[in-house]
Amino acid sequence: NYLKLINGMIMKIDKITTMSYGISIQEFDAKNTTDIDIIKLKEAIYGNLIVVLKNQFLSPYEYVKFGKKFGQIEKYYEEMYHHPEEKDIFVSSNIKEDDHIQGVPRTGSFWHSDYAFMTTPFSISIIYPQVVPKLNRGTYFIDMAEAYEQLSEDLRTKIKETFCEHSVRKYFKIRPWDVYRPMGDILQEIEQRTPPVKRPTVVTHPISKRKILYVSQGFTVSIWNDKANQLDSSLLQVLFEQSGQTDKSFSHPLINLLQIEMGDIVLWDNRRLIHHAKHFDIKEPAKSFRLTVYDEFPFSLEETKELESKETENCEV
Ligand code: 7UC
Ligand code: FE
Repeated sequence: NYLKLINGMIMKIDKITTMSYGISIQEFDAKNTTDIDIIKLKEAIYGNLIVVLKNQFLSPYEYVKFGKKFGQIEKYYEEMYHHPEEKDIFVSSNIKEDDHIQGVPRTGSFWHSDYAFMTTPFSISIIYPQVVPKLNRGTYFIDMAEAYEQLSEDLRTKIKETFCEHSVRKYFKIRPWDVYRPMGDILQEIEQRTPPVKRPTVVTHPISKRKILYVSQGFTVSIWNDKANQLDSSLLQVLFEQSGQTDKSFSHPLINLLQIEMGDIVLWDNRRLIHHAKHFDIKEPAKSFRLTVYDEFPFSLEETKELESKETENCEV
Protein backbone atom coordinates (compact mmCIF):
# COMPACT_ATOMS: atom_id res chain seq x y z
CA ASN A 1 0.00 0.00 0.00
CA TYR A 2 1.68 3.17 -1.10
CA LEU A 3 1.00 6.41 -2.81
CA LYS A 4 2.83 7.46 -5.88
CA LEU A 5 2.96 10.83 -7.54
CA ILE A 6 3.10 10.77 -11.32
CA ASN A 7 2.97 14.15 -12.99
CA GLY A 8 0.71 15.52 -10.33
CA MET A 9 -1.64 12.53 -10.30
CA ILE A 10 -1.89 10.72 -6.99
CA MET A 11 -2.41 7.02 -7.29
CA LYS A 12 -2.97 4.44 -4.62
CA ILE A 13 -1.26 1.24 -5.64
CA ASP A 14 -2.03 -2.09 -4.00
CA LYS A 15 -0.93 -5.64 -4.61
CA ILE A 16 -3.83 -7.89 -5.59
CA THR A 17 -3.76 -10.02 -2.47
CA THR A 18 -5.89 -12.85 -3.87
CA MET A 19 -3.32 -13.52 -6.61
CA SER A 20 0.44 -14.14 -6.68
CA TYR A 21 0.95 -11.17 -9.03
CA GLY A 22 -0.94 -8.10 -10.22
CA ILE A 23 -1.60 -4.63 -8.84
CA SER A 24 -4.67 -2.46 -8.57
CA ILE A 25 -4.61 1.32 -8.87
CA GLN A 26 -7.10 3.67 -7.24
CA GLU A 27 -7.57 7.35 -7.88
CA PHE A 28 -6.29 7.21 -11.41
CA ASP A 29 -8.28 8.86 -14.20
CA ALA A 30 -8.13 7.01 -17.52
CA LYS A 31 -9.78 10.00 -19.22
CA ASN A 32 -6.90 12.31 -18.31
CA THR A 33 -3.58 10.60 -18.79
CA THR A 34 -0.19 12.04 -19.65
CA ASP A 35 2.51 10.34 -21.74
CA ILE A 36 4.44 9.64 -18.55
CA ASP A 37 1.42 7.94 -16.98
CA ILE A 38 1.20 5.60 -19.96
CA ILE A 39 4.94 4.81 -19.86
CA LYS A 40 4.64 4.04 -16.13
CA LEU A 41 1.53 1.93 -16.67
CA LYS A 42 3.26 -0.10 -19.39
CA GLU A 43 6.25 -0.69 -17.10
CA ALA A 44 3.78 -1.79 -14.43
CA ILE A 45 2.13 -4.25 -16.86
CA TYR A 46 5.46 -5.87 -17.89
CA GLY A 47 6.60 -5.98 -14.27
CA ASN A 48 3.39 -7.02 -12.50
CA LEU A 49 1.67 -8.89 -15.38
CA ILE A 50 -1.78 -7.52 -14.49
CA VAL A 51 -2.84 -3.94 -13.73
CA VAL A 52 -6.39 -3.14 -12.64
CA LEU A 53 -7.54 0.48 -12.79
CA LYS A 54 -10.42 0.92 -10.36
CA ASN A 55 -13.54 3.11 -10.73
CA GLN A 56 -13.26 4.02 -14.40
CA PHE A 57 -16.37 5.16 -16.22
CA LEU A 58 -15.66 5.72 -19.91
CA SER A 59 -17.82 5.79 -23.03
CA PRO A 60 -16.84 3.34 -25.80
CA TYR A 61 -15.22 6.26 -27.63
CA GLU A 62 -13.23 7.34 -24.54
CA TYR A 63 -12.19 3.74 -23.92
CA VAL A 64 -10.76 3.40 -27.43
CA LYS A 65 -8.98 6.74 -27.03
CA PHE A 66 -7.41 5.43 -23.81
CA GLY A 67 -6.39 2.13 -25.43
CA LYS A 68 -4.69 3.84 -28.37
CA LYS A 69 -2.21 5.47 -25.99
CA PHE A 70 -0.61 2.07 -25.34
CA GLY A 71 0.22 1.40 -28.97
CA GLN A 72 -1.40 0.35 -32.19
CA ILE A 73 -4.87 -1.09 -31.68
CA GLU A 74 -5.71 -4.04 -33.88
CA LYS A 75 -9.37 -4.79 -34.42
CA TYR A 76 -10.46 -8.41 -34.33
CA TYR A 77 -10.32 -10.09 -37.74
CA GLU A 78 -13.90 -11.39 -37.46
CA GLU A 79 -16.41 -8.56 -37.60
CA MET A 80 -19.18 -10.35 -35.74
CA TYR A 81 -17.29 -9.45 -32.53
CA HIS A 82 -17.13 -5.71 -33.26
CA HIS A 83 -18.89 -3.06 -31.24
CA PRO A 84 -21.48 -1.44 -33.57
CA GLU A 85 -19.95 2.05 -33.31
CA GLU A 86 -16.39 1.43 -32.13
CA LYS A 87 -15.10 -1.38 -34.34
CA ASP A 88 -11.85 -1.57 -32.35
CA ILE A 89 -13.80 -2.96 -29.42
CA PHE A 90 -14.30 -6.74 -29.26
CA VAL A 91 -17.57 -7.43 -27.46
CA SER A 92 -18.10 -10.52 -25.38
CA SER A 93 -21.75 -10.65 -24.36
CA ASN A 94 -24.66 -13.01 -23.77
CA ILE A 95 -27.24 -10.24 -23.37
CA LYS A 96 -30.05 -9.79 -25.88
CA GLU A 97 -30.50 -6.09 -26.72
CA ASP A 98 -33.21 -5.15 -29.24
CA ASP A 99 -33.65 -8.81 -30.10
CA HIS A 100 -30.01 -9.54 -30.86
CA ILE A 101 -26.77 -10.08 -29.01
CA GLN A 102 -24.04 -7.48 -29.41
CA GLY A 103 -20.77 -9.34 -30.03
CA VAL A 104 -20.36 -13.03 -29.20
CA PRO A 105 -21.35 -14.99 -26.07
CA ARG A 106 -18.97 -17.14 -23.97
CA THR A 107 -15.74 -16.08 -25.66
CA GLY A 108 -12.34 -17.29 -24.50
CA SER A 109 -13.63 -20.14 -22.37
CA PHE A 110 -10.43 -22.15 -22.88
CA TRP A 111 -6.72 -21.61 -22.11
CA HIS A 112 -5.19 -19.22 -24.62
CA SER A 113 -3.45 -15.93 -25.21
CA ASP A 114 -5.12 -13.49 -27.56
CA TYR A 115 -4.15 -13.91 -31.24
CA ALA A 116 -1.63 -16.69 -30.48
CA PHE A 117 -2.79 -18.24 -33.77
CA MET A 118 -1.79 -15.14 -35.76
CA THR A 119 1.71 -14.21 -36.99
CA THR A 120 2.01 -11.53 -34.33
CA PRO A 121 0.01 -12.01 -31.13
CA PHE A 122 -1.06 -8.88 -29.23
CA SER A 123 1.29 -7.42 -26.63
CA ILE A 124 -1.30 -6.02 -24.24
CA SER A 125 -4.92 -7.08 -23.73
CA ILE A 126 -7.37 -4.76 -22.03
CA ILE A 127 -10.81 -5.68 -20.75
CA TYR A 128 -13.50 -3.40 -19.43
CA PRO A 129 -16.49 -5.27 -17.99
CA GLN A 130 -19.86 -3.66 -18.74
CA VAL A 131 -22.13 -6.13 -16.99
CA VAL A 132 -20.56 -8.22 -14.25
CA PRO A 133 -22.20 -11.52 -13.27
CA LYS A 134 -23.09 -11.82 -9.58
CA LEU A 135 -21.67 -15.29 -9.11
CA ASN A 136 -19.11 -16.26 -11.68
CA ARG A 137 -17.09 -13.16 -12.12
CA GLY A 138 -13.47 -13.18 -13.19
CA THR A 139 -10.77 -14.66 -15.38
CA TYR A 140 -8.22 -17.39 -14.66
CA PHE A 141 -4.58 -16.70 -15.49
CA ILE A 142 -1.36 -18.72 -15.73
CA ASP A 143 2.08 -17.10 -15.86
CA MET A 144 3.85 -19.11 -18.56
CA ALA A 145 7.26 -17.75 -17.57
CA GLU A 146 6.76 -19.32 -14.14
CA ALA A 147 5.43 -22.46 -15.85
CA TYR A 148 8.65 -22.68 -17.88
CA GLU A 149 10.76 -22.25 -14.76
CA GLN A 150 8.94 -25.09 -13.01
CA LEU A 151 9.51 -27.64 -15.79
CA SER A 152 11.96 -30.42 -15.03
CA GLU A 153 15.49 -30.15 -16.44
CA ASP A 154 14.65 -33.15 -18.61
CA LEU A 155 11.54 -31.54 -20.14
CA ARG A 156 13.34 -28.27 -20.74
CA THR A 157 16.01 -30.18 -22.68
CA LYS A 158 13.33 -32.07 -24.61
CA ILE A 159 11.63 -28.89 -25.84
CA LYS A 160 14.86 -27.07 -26.65
CA GLU A 161 14.91 -26.11 -30.33
CA THR A 162 11.35 -27.33 -30.87
CA PHE A 163 8.52 -25.37 -32.46
CA CYS A 164 4.78 -25.35 -31.95
CA GLU A 165 1.98 -24.78 -34.35
CA HIS A 166 -0.96 -22.61 -33.33
CA SER A 167 -4.37 -22.50 -34.97
CA VAL A 168 -7.80 -21.05 -34.23
CA ARG A 169 -9.54 -24.06 -35.80
CA LYS A 170 -10.80 -25.63 -32.56
CA TYR A 171 -12.37 -22.40 -31.30
CA PHE A 172 -13.43 -20.63 -34.46
CA LYS A 173 -17.07 -19.64 -33.83
CA ILE A 174 -19.69 -20.35 -36.48
CA ARG A 175 -21.10 -17.04 -37.72
CA PRO A 176 -24.81 -16.42 -38.33
CA TRP A 177 -24.19 -16.53 -42.11
CA ASP A 178 -22.49 -19.96 -41.86
CA VAL A 179 -25.81 -21.71 -41.24
CA TYR A 180 -26.41 -24.32 -43.98
CA ARG A 181 -22.79 -24.09 -45.19
CA PRO A 182 -20.96 -27.40 -45.52
CA MET A 183 -18.54 -28.00 -42.64
CA GLY A 184 -15.72 -28.75 -45.10
CA ASP A 185 -16.08 -25.33 -46.72
CA ILE A 186 -15.92 -23.61 -43.34
CA LEU A 187 -12.83 -25.61 -42.32
CA GLN A 188 -11.17 -24.78 -45.64
CA GLU A 189 -11.93 -21.08 -45.13
CA ILE A 190 -10.32 -21.20 -41.67
CA GLU A 191 -7.13 -22.84 -43.01
CA GLN A 192 -6.89 -20.35 -45.86
CA ARG A 193 -7.54 -17.18 -43.88
CA THR A 194 -5.71 -18.18 -40.73
CA PRO A 195 -3.19 -20.88 -41.62
CA PRO A 196 -1.45 -22.37 -38.57
CA VAL A 197 1.60 -20.38 -37.43
CA LYS A 198 4.82 -21.94 -36.18
CA ARG A 199 6.96 -20.37 -33.49
CA PRO A 200 9.54 -21.56 -30.95
CA THR A 201 8.03 -23.50 -28.03
CA VAL A 202 10.02 -21.22 -25.71
CA VAL A 203 10.08 -17.51 -26.51
CA THR A 204 11.86 -14.69 -24.71
CA HIS A 205 9.93 -11.62 -23.61
CA PRO A 206 11.49 -8.53 -25.24
CA ILE A 207 11.23 -6.36 -22.11
CA SER A 208 11.34 -8.58 -19.03
CA LYS A 209 13.64 -11.03 -20.90
CA ARG A 210 11.87 -13.93 -19.19
CA LYS A 211 11.60 -17.24 -21.03
CA ILE A 212 7.99 -18.12 -21.73
CA LEU A 213 6.57 -21.59 -22.39
CA TYR A 214 4.43 -20.61 -25.35
CA VAL A 215 1.76 -23.30 -25.48
CA SER A 216 -1.96 -23.15 -24.84
CA GLN A 217 -4.58 -25.85 -24.96
CA GLY A 218 -6.96 -23.71 -27.01
CA PHE A 219 -4.66 -22.79 -29.85
CA THR A 220 -1.49 -24.97 -29.81
CA VAL A 221 -2.15 -27.94 -32.08
CA SER A 222 1.21 -29.65 -32.71
CA ILE A 223 4.89 -29.73 -31.75
CA TRP A 224 7.84 -30.10 -34.17
CA ASN A 225 11.61 -30.55 -33.96
CA ASP A 226 14.10 -28.27 -35.70
CA LYS A 227 14.18 -30.59 -38.71
CA ALA A 228 10.47 -30.00 -39.30
CA ASN A 229 9.44 -33.46 -38.12
CA GLN A 230 6.27 -33.58 -36.07
CA LEU A 231 6.79 -34.93 -32.54
CA ASP A 232 4.38 -37.11 -30.59
CA SER A 233 1.47 -35.10 -29.23
CA SER A 234 2.02 -36.65 -25.78
CA LEU A 235 4.88 -34.15 -25.31
CA LEU A 236 2.47 -31.27 -25.81
CA GLN A 237 0.02 -32.95 -23.44
CA VAL A 238 2.71 -33.10 -20.73
CA LEU A 239 3.38 -29.38 -21.21
CA PHE A 240 -0.34 -28.62 -20.81
CA GLU A 241 -0.46 -30.76 -17.67
CA GLN A 242 2.69 -29.33 -16.09
CA SER A 243 1.52 -25.77 -16.64
CA GLY A 244 -1.87 -26.43 -15.00
CA GLN A 245 -4.02 -26.25 -18.12
CA THR A 246 -5.63 -29.67 -17.74
CA ASP A 247 -6.86 -29.05 -14.19
CA LYS A 248 -10.63 -28.83 -14.54
CA SER A 249 -11.00 -27.77 -10.90
CA PHE A 250 -8.72 -24.75 -11.49
CA SER A 251 -6.86 -25.48 -8.26
CA HIS A 252 -3.40 -26.05 -9.76
CA PRO A 253 -0.85 -23.80 -7.95
CA LEU A 254 -0.03 -21.95 -11.19
CA ILE A 255 -3.67 -20.92 -11.70
CA ASN A 256 -4.70 -17.52 -10.37
CA LEU A 257 -8.24 -16.12 -10.45
CA LEU A 258 -8.71 -12.41 -11.04
CA GLN A 259 -11.99 -11.19 -9.55
CA ILE A 260 -13.55 -8.24 -11.33
CA GLU A 261 -16.10 -5.59 -10.47
CA MET A 262 -17.84 -2.77 -12.29
CA GLY A 263 -15.52 0.13 -13.04
CA ASP A 264 -12.44 -2.05 -13.45
CA ILE A 265 -10.22 -1.72 -16.50
CA VAL A 266 -7.89 -4.72 -16.58
CA LEU A 267 -4.64 -4.61 -18.55
CA TRP A 268 -2.32 -7.60 -18.90
CA ASP A 269 0.86 -8.86 -20.52
CA ASN A 270 -0.52 -11.06 -23.30
CA ARG A 271 2.92 -12.44 -24.22
CA ARG A 272 3.50 -13.97 -20.85
CA LEU A 273 0.05 -14.79 -19.45
CA ILE A 274 -2.47 -17.25 -20.77
CA HIS A 275 -6.07 -16.82 -19.62
CA HIS A 276 -9.36 -18.69 -19.44
CA ALA A 277 -12.67 -16.88 -19.08
CA LYS A 278 -14.86 -18.04 -16.23
CA HIS A 279 -18.24 -18.77 -17.78
CA PHE A 280 -20.77 -21.17 -16.38
CA ASP A 281 -23.83 -22.93 -17.66
CA ILE A 282 -26.12 -20.92 -15.42
CA LYS A 283 -27.34 -18.12 -17.67
CA GLU A 284 -26.03 -15.04 -15.91
CA PRO A 285 -25.88 -11.80 -17.90
CA ALA A 286 -22.30 -10.82 -18.71
CA LYS A 287 -20.81 -8.28 -21.06
CA SER A 288 -17.28 -7.05 -21.54
CA PHE A 289 -15.41 -4.72 -23.91
CA ARG A 290 -11.95 -5.81 -25.02
CA LEU A 291 -9.18 -3.85 -26.69
CA THR A 292 -5.96 -5.38 -27.99
CA VAL A 293 -2.76 -3.48 -28.61
CA TYR A 294 0.67 -3.85 -30.20
CA ASP A 295 3.35 -2.06 -28.21
CA GLU A 296 6.58 -0.76 -29.80
CA PHE A 297 8.53 -3.98 -29.14
CA PRO A 298 8.82 -7.15 -31.24
CA PHE A 299 6.76 -10.10 -30.06
CA SER A 300 9.85 -11.95 -28.81
CA LEU A 301 13.65 -11.75 -28.89
CA GLU A 302 13.64 -14.86 -31.12
CA GLU A 303 11.62 -12.90 -33.64
CA THR A 304 14.15 -10.05 -33.55
CA LYS A 305 16.95 -12.52 -34.31
CA GLU A 306 14.95 -14.00 -37.16
CA LEU A 307 14.42 -10.54 -38.66
CA GLU A 308 18.09 -9.65 -38.24
CA SER A 309 19.28 -12.82 -39.97
CA LYS A 310 16.85 -12.15 -42.83
CA GLU A 311 18.26 -8.65 -43.16
CA THR A 312 21.86 -9.92 -43.37
CA GLU A 313 20.77 -12.49 -45.94
CA ASN A 314 19.40 -9.65 -48.02
CA CYS A 315 22.64 -7.69 -47.64
CA GLU A 316 24.73 -10.57 -48.90
CA VAL A 317 22.87 -10.75 -52.20
O1 7UC B 1 -14.74 -16.44 -29.51
C1 7UC B 1 -13.60 -16.51 -29.03
O2 7UC B 1 -13.39 -17.19 -28.02
C2 7UC B 1 -12.50 -15.72 -29.66
C3 7UC B 1 -11.20 -16.49 -29.77
C4 7UC B 1 -11.27 -17.61 -30.78
N1 7UC B 1 -10.09 -15.64 -30.12
C5 7UC B 1 -9.72 -14.58 -29.25
C6 7UC B 1 -8.35 -14.05 -29.59
O3 7UC B 1 -8.13 -12.85 -29.50
O4 7UC B 1 -7.47 -14.82 -29.90
FE1 FE C 1 -8.93 -13.91 -24.59
